[in-house]
Amino acid sequence: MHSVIQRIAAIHDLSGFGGGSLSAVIPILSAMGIQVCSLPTAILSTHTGGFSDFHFRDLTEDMRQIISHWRRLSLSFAGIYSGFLGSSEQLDMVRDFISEFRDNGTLVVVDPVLGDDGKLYDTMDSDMVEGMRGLIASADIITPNITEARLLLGESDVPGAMCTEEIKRWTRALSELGPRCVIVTSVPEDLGRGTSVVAHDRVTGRYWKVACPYIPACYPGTGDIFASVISGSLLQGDSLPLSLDRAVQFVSMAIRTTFGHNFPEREGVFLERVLPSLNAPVSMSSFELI
Ligand code: PXL
Repeated sequence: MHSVIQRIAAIHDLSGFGGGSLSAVIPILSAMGIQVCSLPTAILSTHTGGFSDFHFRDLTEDMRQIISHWRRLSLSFAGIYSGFLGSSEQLDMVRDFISEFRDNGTLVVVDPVLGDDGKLYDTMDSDMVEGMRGLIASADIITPNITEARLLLGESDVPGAMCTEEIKRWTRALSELGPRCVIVTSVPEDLGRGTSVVAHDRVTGRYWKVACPYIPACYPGTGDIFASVISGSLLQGDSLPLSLDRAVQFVSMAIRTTFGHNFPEREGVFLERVLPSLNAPVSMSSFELI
């Protein structure tokens, strides 16, 4: 029988402390009315940004068993959404999972979690970058930050400020690797005026931009929050530019709610304080065509 609620397979790690990953993906998508089926890639005591000697357990073998049980149950999904992977073997596993479990209408979102702020995350290496280049070919939508976009494209560095033509070229080059839509976050704006999110839809040929309000802080987990809202919003039937707007506004509100308190950035944002706003009507929109 067909489910009355939309179901998404969420392929992410579970980090116990510091927010992000499944600790963000599950509440956000649940609040948006979507049933989350977790396919955990790894278990960590904390995320890897700003903590040392964290506990890390790779769940590659468990994933095989979980997928095989889901196969026996003939599960189907309205969405498949992957993020942080625990080993390079998981790249092929996720690719196979997508080709087996997607049907005509399934939305496939790949967040190519590799690094931030110019650097690879602690558990990532060049094999992961190479493999991720292959995995994004299976996605409808990818959501790299500017560091991940650079790594996937093999560009040597990120210009201090990116002119419109340059970021359009990057999003176009990424979409040529396979995904229909490319959404790049943390794009540096001219004259240090903060960042923006830039998106390209290869099928319509359009480019979109949403400017992000500047706050001098960088909280781990905000990329997972952003991509979760994008996934939920698209599954709810919103357009790409409206989804961008909703995700930027939600992340900005989460950051602003946290920033005034002076807790260490590595502890992440106060997600629980802003979750209810996901159900508020959209009251403002600021996307631009570029
Ligand atoms: O937010 C991306 C992410 C997910 N999972 C783990 C991480 C990070 C970023 O640091 O460390 C474990």
